[in-house]
Amino acid sequence: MWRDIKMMAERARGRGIRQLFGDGRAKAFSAHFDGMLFDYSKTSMDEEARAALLALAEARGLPERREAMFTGAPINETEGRAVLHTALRNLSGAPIMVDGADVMPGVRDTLTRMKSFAGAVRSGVFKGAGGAITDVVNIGIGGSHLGPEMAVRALAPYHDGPRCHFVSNVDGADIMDVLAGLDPATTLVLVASKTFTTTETMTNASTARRWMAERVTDPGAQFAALSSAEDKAAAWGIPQSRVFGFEDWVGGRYSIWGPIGLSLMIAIGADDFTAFLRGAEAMDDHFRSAPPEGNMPLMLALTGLWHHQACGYPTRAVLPYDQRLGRLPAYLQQLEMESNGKGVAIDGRLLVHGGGPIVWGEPGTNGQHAFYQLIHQGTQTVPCEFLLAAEGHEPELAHQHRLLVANCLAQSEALMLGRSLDAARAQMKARGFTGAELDRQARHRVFTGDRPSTTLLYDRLSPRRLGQIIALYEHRVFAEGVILGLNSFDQWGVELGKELASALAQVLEGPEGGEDEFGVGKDGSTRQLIKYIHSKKG
Ligand code: G6Q
Repeated sequence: MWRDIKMMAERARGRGIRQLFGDGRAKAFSAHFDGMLFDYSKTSMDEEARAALLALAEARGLPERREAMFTGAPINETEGRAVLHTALRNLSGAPIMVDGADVMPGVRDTLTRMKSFAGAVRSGVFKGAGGAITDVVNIGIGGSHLGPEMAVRALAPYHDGPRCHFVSNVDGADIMDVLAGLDPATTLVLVASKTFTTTETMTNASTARRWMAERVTDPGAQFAALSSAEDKAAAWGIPQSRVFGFEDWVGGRYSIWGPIGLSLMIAIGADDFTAFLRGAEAMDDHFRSAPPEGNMPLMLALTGLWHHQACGYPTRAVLPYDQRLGRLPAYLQQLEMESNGKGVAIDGRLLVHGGGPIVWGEPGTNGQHAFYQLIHQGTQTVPCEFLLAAEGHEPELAHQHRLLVANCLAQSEALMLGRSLDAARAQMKARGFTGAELDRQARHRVFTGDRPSTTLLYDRLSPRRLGQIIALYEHRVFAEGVILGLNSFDQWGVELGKELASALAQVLEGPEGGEDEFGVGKDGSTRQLIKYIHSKKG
């Protein structure tokens, strides 16, 4: 099947995208869900290719695997776990069984506790030493950071709670810059760590506690833990009443929907947080039950496979024309590359068709003034995934939003249409160029066109929409992973560096012997780097 699909991509290369537009292509190559539109017509995928990709998804067992995920089967096989972030947004009341037990009572209980705590923080019932909480600092990294940071920023117009700040990097500059403007007496610190062992997070949490202890007699009272490791949180000094836990079937990068989302709930309130969950739940239902051709996550996945596996484009750009989605590319980098950046299939063999692509991006219009040059005229094709809100949250600046929208639509149009040499020559001629110089100048102004893009269009970025968008991408990643035959839910690739870092941290403390002992046993390059760092100390 893959061979046929790759041959179709080869034929499509010679044919281009513009030529495909005839009667009803835009409509036929679009998926709709709850007022959201995913337009993938500006790609080289035709009817035949789509049918083949849909058949591939079926043949790779996507429907069965999807059902297995939603019903709590241990599909994270390398870790022997179920994959049930969807349970955190299952507001339907339906049970979900794992090992014969319904997990939903536990999920509901935690959600209720989160609402009660967030409510108390927001209303001022929960106080710091100096009175009502004015600022919340979420300390976490990776999956315990990127989701809440992205979502809190995305939903800024809905904030009516304390200000939220995020610290993740072990680089002390991160926490120092965040704490600099805060009053310890009115700050709440959320230590967000599923394992409660992550070096960066625990180091920053200790730094925050010392900072608070300088002004507050009982700093521990202004800490809460978002963690599965209640015992470790208790040993660190955070009582059970302020520990919000979740099960091992929620992967870090899929954890925004539960306790890791507490900063978001404190910022926007329980009602809007529930709307966020409802949006994701609606997307879950759609993914589970919509017919394949109209199934938005599936079509997003097939477009991704078409571009990366079939056409061979190495990267894809995520380009939100929505400033508040400024951290979405970073969030998706983790979601997509940690989930599908693999070389081994579930059965332990090498992946025949490779893993997922490199994902990168920036919000528009900023990117236009930076890297779009390469997207339009570079020698590599970069499929672009535009996201665009039809309406902004600033009615008084509607004219700015019109400019934003016009720019987004213009980019996908320009990518597809390009500009021919003849058109470029005519333009240069009109500017007075002649002869060889006319030719030379014109060549620099040619756009090949036929560069693929998709557009995800929605009304405005509300909590419900954001929930839908994140769930859409989660399911896209899952569908691509299943079709490629890999496990999207482990991340062994992050382990080796962590192990070596803890050994190196000791080496950096200083050698036992003389200069020759720097980094003994390490390779020449690493020893040289260590020696340099030592020479600059103090
Ligand atoms: C995500 C990964 C990883 C994880 C961080 C933080 O899927 O597992 O990014 O979220 O390493 O881990 P803790 O939450 O345990 O501190």
